Amino acid sequence: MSTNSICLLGLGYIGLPTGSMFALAGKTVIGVDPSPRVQAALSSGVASIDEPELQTLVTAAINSGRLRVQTRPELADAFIIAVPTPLDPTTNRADLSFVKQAAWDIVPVLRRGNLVVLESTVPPGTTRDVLAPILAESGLMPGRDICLAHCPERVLPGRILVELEQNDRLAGGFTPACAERAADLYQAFVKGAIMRTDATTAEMVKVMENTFRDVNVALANEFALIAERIGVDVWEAIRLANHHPRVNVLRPGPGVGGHCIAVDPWFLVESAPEGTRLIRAAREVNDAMPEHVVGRLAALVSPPAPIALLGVTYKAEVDDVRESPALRVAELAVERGYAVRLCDPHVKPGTPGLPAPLLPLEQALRDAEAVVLLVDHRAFQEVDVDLAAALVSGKRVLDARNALDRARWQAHGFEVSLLGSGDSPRPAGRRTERARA
Ligand code: SAJ
Repeated sequence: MSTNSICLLGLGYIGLPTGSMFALAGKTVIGVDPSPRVQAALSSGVASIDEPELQTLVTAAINSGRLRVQTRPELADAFIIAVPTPLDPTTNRADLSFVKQAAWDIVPVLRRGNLVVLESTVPPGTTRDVLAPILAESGLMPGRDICLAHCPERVLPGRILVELEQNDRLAGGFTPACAERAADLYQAFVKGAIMRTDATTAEMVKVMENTFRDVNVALANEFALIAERIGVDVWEAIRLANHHPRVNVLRPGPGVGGHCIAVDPWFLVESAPEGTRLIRAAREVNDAMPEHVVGRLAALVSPPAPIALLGVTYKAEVDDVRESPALRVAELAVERGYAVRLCDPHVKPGTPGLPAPLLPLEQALRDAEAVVLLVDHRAFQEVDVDLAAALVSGKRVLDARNALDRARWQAHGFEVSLLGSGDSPRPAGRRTERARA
């Protein structure tokens, strides 16, 4: 059965680019999002998200006449659900309320022969055990009267457009025929391979991928903590270890953020609470990094010193502050009594949830007693160090990403500390031994 029209629920980081791709591939796309902010932006042709090339893509899609935006779903050949699946902070379980609401919203407009695809990341079993029963309330049985599939997105924020097209993709069907139908739909723009499997396997694969990355970042962070204790520069150690043909240690940092990697491992913990010791430990290691960064800061300056925190987003070159470890560092520093100034050229002024004022670089640096680099945005790596030296009074820098040109900052009189480098104070016992020697 051919699929010409798509009703896409959720025009966020994934829904908006995906809908635009389908529109440019010739499909009629009805984008559905209840957010007045998203509605207002898109009705004036503005992409509501800061992502390379997305504005060009959205403009082309809207100009093609095949992408329109509204608040309620309507009849279509296929429905794609790309809504958030946040973590319930009290239980660390997936909050599926948006997925369930989207499914209920589809029920009245569902027709025999339709395809329903879930793109949102969910705990394994959700398509079969949560989505299918709701859709069946329409009187149409998934796998018999309608097709149902899980096709998780796997794109990297910052490279969404390239990866949407180039990455291999999963089509996890409620039945093999559903997988086939979903694969056929995505062939409209996907150039990578489309791998057919069942829905629960596809759900498991998606959370495995992000858990793999989380555990590996945790390992890098643990190496950084060890290196600080024993007086080694972890960056040098990692560079050397990565010469081994089967070793690829990731980069330590102030923690793991974003709406995926900091969240999805919990979906596996939820599925098998007794069998996920490593996954849980990795989450704990990564979640403890902001506190560690604040500890390193405290070794440089004490509250209520004014400090400039460079970077608020969860990683470089994105505008997303969800689960951002940089934001957590800022919160902790405010709690400890520092006079915190935030700076991030990618974050829009007025972004809710910031614990301190967001300032232009010069204002953030002026008279600061210390500077902490939390996000390796290019803008910070290329910062004018002459200007920084003229503005900053404390001349202390903590680089939590190993992104600054240490020699340049030192040449301007800065004392530069590096996360993961043994230049931090050593444990008392070791210092005593050295003193004796
Ligand atoms: N990070 C480190 N060190 C590293 C790599 C990452 O500290 O060496 C940190 C980042 O700073 C950031 C966090 O981890 O805070 C996550 O960043 P990321 O770039 O690793 O991943 P995301 O969350 O932007 O996108 C991930 C991707 N998943 C994998 O690479 C397995 C992407 O392909 C997924 O589509 C996306 O999650 C998603 O939506 O699930």
